[in-house]
Amino acid sequence: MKIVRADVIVTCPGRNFVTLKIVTDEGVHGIGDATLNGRELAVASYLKDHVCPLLIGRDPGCIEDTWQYLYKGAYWRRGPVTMTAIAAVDMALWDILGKVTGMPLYKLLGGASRESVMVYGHATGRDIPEALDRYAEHIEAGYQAIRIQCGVPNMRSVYGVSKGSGMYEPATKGAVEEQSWSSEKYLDFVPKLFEAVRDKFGFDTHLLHDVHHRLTPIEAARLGKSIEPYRLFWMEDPTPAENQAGFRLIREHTVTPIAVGEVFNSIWDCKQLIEEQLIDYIRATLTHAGGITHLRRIADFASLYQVRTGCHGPSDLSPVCMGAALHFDLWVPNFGVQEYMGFPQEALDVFPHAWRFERGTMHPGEAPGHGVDIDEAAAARYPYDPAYLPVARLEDGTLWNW
Ligand code: KDG
Ligand code: MG
Repeated sequence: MKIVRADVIVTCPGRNFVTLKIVTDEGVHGIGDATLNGRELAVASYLKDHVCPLLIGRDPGCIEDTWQYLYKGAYWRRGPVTMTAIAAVDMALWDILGKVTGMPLYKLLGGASRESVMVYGHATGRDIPEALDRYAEHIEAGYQAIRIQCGVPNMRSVYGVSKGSGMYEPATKGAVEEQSWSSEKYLDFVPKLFEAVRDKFGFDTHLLHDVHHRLTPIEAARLGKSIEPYRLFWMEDPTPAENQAGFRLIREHTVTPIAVGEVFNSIWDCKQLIEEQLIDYIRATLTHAGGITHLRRIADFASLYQVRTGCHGPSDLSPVCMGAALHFDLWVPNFGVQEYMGFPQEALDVFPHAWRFERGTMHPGEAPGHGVDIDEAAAARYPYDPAYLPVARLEDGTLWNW
């Protein structure tokens, strides 16, 4: 079998998504997610102009060799654009392999390790009462794991809190939004949020929180220590992770579990974090970390150190990534949890899918491959609409980590 076509489809059903579609001479096709929020067209061009021409004539079954060819063959290794492009090819090839063999992806990977996949949803509020209401709704819907984010008094904007009543979407059209940040106000306030959750709902649900890279290591250590009584499932991205050794400082002071890695694109981004057991959950995703072939490598390495997976799953990764991630999660032995924010209806219409949600758990379904397709006619109704992620500044104007 040979690859005869590779097309890039950019569509905006509620938000921008980039999809790679690979077609074989036997008429089988596979798709992969290539969405990099706010930098979508860079990956689209990398694929269209540099990768797609290389795929024509290749055997779609040579998944590992194609991965190595695109990784080593570019000479310029790693980086989010390169690794997202490679991921899309990889996901599409696994999809084709599933369709050709008539097997769902999780069976190709080695079969199910569990009956279903525990997912966590987002409870967000402008203040504590509103955040608790959203938390209650998630419990009602059957979630066993819930992430909570909340507005901080006297701070203009806070990561993770939606502006209106709609779904949380940080990317904005037009000018880049500038948010403000005060670590002092946040650190004084956020333990009160967790205390309110535990007081009201007890300890039966897994409680998660995203710090979104906002603290320094010693501030993160202070936070982790102060919230130990509330027994979080994880404290996510407490500090930027370029300096992996910086996490030692946090670890020395707290037993609050740490999750890191949604911006990682390679095993090298987390090698020290994993080897030195500085984290508990690795959040790298299929779409940004080189696809199934590479994330499997990261997960296997992490398993040696009892680090579990907690794949990034925001609505800015497409339903294609969600479908493939659920197969991965069903298989991966060291699974922790999967993020699931949901999608706008237009996105679900553009991407018909076999996965299903049931009371806080998900299943990828039994369709061959990853079970997600693209309706190209529907996709064409939603042209690309540029949007940017915000930036954050400290209250004195210093540019900070968003
Ligand atoms: O594009 C950026 C988002 O994916 C990110 O802000 C979401 O931090 C995030 C999360 O944990 O889902
Ligand atoms: Mg996050």
